[in-house]
Amino acid sequence: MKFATKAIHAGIEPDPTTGAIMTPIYQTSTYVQESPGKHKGYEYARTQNPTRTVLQNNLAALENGKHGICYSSGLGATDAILKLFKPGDEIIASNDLYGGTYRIMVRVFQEFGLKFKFVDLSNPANLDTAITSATKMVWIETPTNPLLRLVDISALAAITKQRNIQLVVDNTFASPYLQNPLDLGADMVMHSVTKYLGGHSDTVMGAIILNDDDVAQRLAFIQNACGAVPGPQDCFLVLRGIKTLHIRMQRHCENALNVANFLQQHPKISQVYYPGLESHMGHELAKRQMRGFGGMLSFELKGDLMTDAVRVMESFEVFSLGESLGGVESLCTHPASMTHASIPKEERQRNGLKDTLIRLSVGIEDVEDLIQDLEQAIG
Ligand code: P1T
Repeated sequence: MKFATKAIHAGIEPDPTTGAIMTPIYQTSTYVQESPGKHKGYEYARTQNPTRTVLQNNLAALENGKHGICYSSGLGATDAILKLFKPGDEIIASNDLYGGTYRIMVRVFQEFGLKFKFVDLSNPANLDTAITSATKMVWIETPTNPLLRLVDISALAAITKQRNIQLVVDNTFASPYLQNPLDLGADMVMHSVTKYLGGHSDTVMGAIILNDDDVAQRLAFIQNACGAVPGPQDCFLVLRGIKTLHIRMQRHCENALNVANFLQQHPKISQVYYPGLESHMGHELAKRQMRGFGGMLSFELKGDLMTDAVRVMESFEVFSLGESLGGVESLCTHPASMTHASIPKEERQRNGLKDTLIRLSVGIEDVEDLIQDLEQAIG
């Protein structure tokens, strides 16, 4: 099956009781058993829920993976992956990544004895130098949040496979429509389902997709034992959102390229970070690794003044200022004070994230209105 057909049909059967074409919301906490242990495969809704099962199978199909496991948020999924490791194990992560991912690594799991190194993995040679005998996992985003750097999944997989290290790709920015990391050699894909997969800014959820049966079993155990599960209503909303993922992503990509081109030629803009621009450092890699360049971009104003950046963010009429991304509506974010505030300022600046950076999640509105909004806000 090709992508759009999978988005609409994979793992989804008409309801056996009524024939309902839409997966029912099984709003139940428990399931009646005939006698102790004799049941239809469902016992308690933290462990299993039919709406969730359908979504998990659909997500696995979209990422060309064998197992899909959902959690109550993207960070819930990250938490589950980090629980696979033991004190003393070392994790190498890209130095440009979602602030909440940095925070759970440094403020939670480092306290339990896991070790973290943050490295610029847009150059694969840096991984070779960073790896030690304690390294058990490499964690990347590509494109990264918020600087849209590209990381070469196949090149890193070639290194990690030789040394029995797990390669995890947070595929939130690309979505499975634009990139399938498992096909490129990654061991696990993680998603903040909250974003493009849900697509309508109405749900918080996370997911992991992988092929390895043993690791999948451990992650399902953590899902049940630790309990960060999504509710059936949210699973329904995401299943519904996914049915239009391909159409939405096409428009996100088209609009973002238009916005990036507009910003790049604007006399008041100094830098535009968008993998679809030929001037972007990762453009060639993006062409090889992705099937489109996505809906996220960031930019900086000439003069680099905080007051100018704030004025632009306050002046938007169509873009809304807020955290998150990947919804149908356009959003503008100030990473330094919002999504990446939990990364210490010195560390942010060392990695190239300026206080004046503005991030856009380009929605699927009419692009003329988006450009007009940018025009009036930038002035
Ligand atoms: O918000 P949650 O569903 O828990 O997902 C966390 C997460 C993980 N990975 C990436 C790449 C993300 O962007 C996020 C969440 N990010 C935002 C809220 C944001 O505005 O960047």
